Amino acid sequence: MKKNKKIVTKKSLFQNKEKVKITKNSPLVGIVIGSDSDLKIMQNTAKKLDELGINYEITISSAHRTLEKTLDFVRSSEKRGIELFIVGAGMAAHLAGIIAGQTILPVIGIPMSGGDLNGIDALYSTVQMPSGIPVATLTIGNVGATNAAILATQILSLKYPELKVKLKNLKEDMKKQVFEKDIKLQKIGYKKYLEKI
Ligand code: C2R
Repeated sequence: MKKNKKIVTKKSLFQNKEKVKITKNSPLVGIVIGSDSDLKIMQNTAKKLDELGINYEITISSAHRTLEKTLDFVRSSEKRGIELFIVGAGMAAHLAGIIAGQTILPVIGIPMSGGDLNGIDALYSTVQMPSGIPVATLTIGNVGATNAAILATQILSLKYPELKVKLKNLKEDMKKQVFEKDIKLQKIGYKKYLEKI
């Protein structure tokens, strides 16, 4: 089948790596998790930020269990150069909201799926913020954790335009994957395709 020349190859995702450098070496993103039990999901945020070349710090801190630590962390973060928070918490997840109440930096919240209600509890407690204290709440679990890194990069790209190249490459790469999957599906049919998944 004829190849679409406009589609970028997988290699191209990082082809501009040398050109795309954020000059700032201190962490730009503060990832806060309510417990170490959130780490398995929240590693997706860290991995995607690594891929996009954004410095971050990860801290375990709980509004419920270690309120003072959380407040100290948030209040000192701007001095450390943090420009955005990504917060992962499960169950009665008040962490993102408490952080949002203490900072003017953007806060992205990810509901963790670990509890008996599979994250619905955390979704409601993170998304239902009162007027004036927004938390940009994403999908429950792994997808939310990955999307948080992408959304954070999109927000930061307004200040660091060099990040736009990476975001564009990420989108091109996704587009290419869909084309490739469809070519394969047309070639081998759905039954064989399913066997290979
Ligand atoms: P443990 O596994 O430590 O018992 O925690 C955590 O984010 C975790 O998903 C269970 C769940 O409790 C959450 N947690 C919060 C907060 N602190 C911990 N939602 C908070 O302050 O909102």
